[in-house]
Amino acid sequence: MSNEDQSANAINHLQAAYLQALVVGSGREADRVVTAALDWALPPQRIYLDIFQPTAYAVGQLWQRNKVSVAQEHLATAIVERQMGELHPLFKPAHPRRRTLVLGCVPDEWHRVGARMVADFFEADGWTVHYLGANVPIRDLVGMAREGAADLVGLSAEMIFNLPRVAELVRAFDKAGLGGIPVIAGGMPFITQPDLAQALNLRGSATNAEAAVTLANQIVSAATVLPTPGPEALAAVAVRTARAEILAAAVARCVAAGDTETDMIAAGYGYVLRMLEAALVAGTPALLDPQITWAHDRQPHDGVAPVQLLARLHHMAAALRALLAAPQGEAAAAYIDRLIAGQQRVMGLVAVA
Ligand code: B12
Repeated sequence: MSNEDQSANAINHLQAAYLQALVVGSGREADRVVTAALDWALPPQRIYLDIFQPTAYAVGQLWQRNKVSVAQEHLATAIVERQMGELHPLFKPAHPRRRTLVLGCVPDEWHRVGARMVADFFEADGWTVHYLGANVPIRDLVGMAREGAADLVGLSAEMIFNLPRVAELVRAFDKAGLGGIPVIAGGMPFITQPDLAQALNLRGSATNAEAAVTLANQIVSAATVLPTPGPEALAAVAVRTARAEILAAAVARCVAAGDTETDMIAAGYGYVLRMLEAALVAGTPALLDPQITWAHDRQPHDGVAPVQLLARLHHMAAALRALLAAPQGEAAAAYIDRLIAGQQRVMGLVAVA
């Protein structure tokens, strides 16, 4: 067996053991896996990217399919974060770079593990890092970038519905006269849609912590022309401005059709409208595609049958067309039509044009 095969085998074995430890919630067992990885001379960077990150994704998949509870996921994440703290001293800088990164999650973004990994990789590369964690208010991120004389700002957005906050932050930096500081971002939407960075006026995005450091070192001194926003931006503003009215009108349509669970419907619509705004801001309808399988897996466990979901999407498209001016309403409703077609597909129905 080649060295590469041996190494791949060992990593597979460690990943499986780590997932098992997290699912049963055993911090001690998880420690044994990390110790084995270190004994095997796996660098801490590889432990992060080849063990922690894929295992966190696997835990997410298990939760999505209702195979682990919210409590099990919280416990698993707490173990990962504790172990990252313990491995942090191993991320020693090889050489100082005299460069400063201000890094945090956008408002209402609670997934902070990825950003924290990015922080540790930058420290190992010699950067001074101000890692601000989850849910950082826009004003404070801008303030820290100014006070910390940031050479680069990093934003983390895991939930698609938080992408408008990324665009808002870029605008806030411009407004504060800090438009010269390059802003990069990462998180799940940037993994599935690499073109997002351009649509959101960012200087770049990266799919993991290692790629983030490479990208940052490439762009800190390079001059880049910012692209102009796409045509769907107006529809995004219209959806944001009229969010409450759209939500109420769509709920009213559901009730008129005999649906009774108004609180549940309103909560679902709140989520859909934020996702819609995000996809419109980015001008990328494909951003919504993963929501179709996600909702198909998850919603039955939240008491929403596929046929109800389909009907609710139809009511939302109708409310958008009725409430918003023609070009914006049509643009926004077309994105919902895409969700409707996807929902029909996963239900095994023939998509109606
Ligand atoms: C743990 C977890 C949580 C925890 C987070 C706690 C914490 N301390 O971070 C809590 C409980 C808060 C949570 C909440 C929710 N979650 Co959650 N969560 C997860 C889970 C299982 C793991 C996240 C994680 O740690 N990933 C590991 C890190 C290392 O990976 P990463 O974030 O991708 O980071 C890497 C790259 O993206 C990149 N990167 C990241 N940031 C940056 C920044 C820059 C600048 C750069 C360049 C690169 C970069 O580099 C990182 C390191 O290599 C994911 C599963 C998943 N697929 O990620 C679900 C997941 C993201 N959550 C999900 C959902 C639905 C939610 C909730 C809506 C649930 C609910 N109903 O309340 C809320 C939303 C909260 C919010 N508003 O933010 C879904 C999203 C589905 C979708 N279609 O969008 C997922 C995918 C689970 C699933 N499979 O269904 N969650």
